[in-house]
Amino acid sequence: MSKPIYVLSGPNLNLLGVREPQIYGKETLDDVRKACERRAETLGRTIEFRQSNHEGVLIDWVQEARTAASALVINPAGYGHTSIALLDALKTLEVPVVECHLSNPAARETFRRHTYVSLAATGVVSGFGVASYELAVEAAARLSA
Ligand code: CA2
Repeated sequence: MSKPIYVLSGPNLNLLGVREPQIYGKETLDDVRKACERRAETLGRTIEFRQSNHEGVLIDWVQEARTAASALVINPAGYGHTSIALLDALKTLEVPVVECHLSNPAARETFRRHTYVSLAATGVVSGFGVASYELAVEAAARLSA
């Protein structure tokens, strides 16, 4: 049995479906979790799905994933654009890292065009709403055992 794929979400994503539906859609983070669980199940895999508004908590979970996860999917949200500490933690992982975003940050404000997290990512999935997470889980499953 493979280790779970960790699926981590960063700050404010707990508000998904509650605020700014025109940008991030109407589905809630619980809907995202269910979609990821369904996709993982079809691939014979399990996920560990978590969200935090706190940089240090996300870093603790990334460190936990070093031994507990087969791969990591992360939507770092705003921390992707700011956090060298999160990048440093991700660089310690030996398992595949898939960065994902609901929107396409490259098509938005210029400050969203750079993410530190991308420097540690095996690949990035952006712009497909909830499907970004599902595709990221699929990519993580294909890249890991
Ligand atoms: O598109 C994405 O998934 C982002 O990671 C979302 C981040 C943003 O800073 C990135 O540039 C792109 C923002 C997450 C905020 O989530 C909210 C959800 C609902 C209502 C308000 C904010």
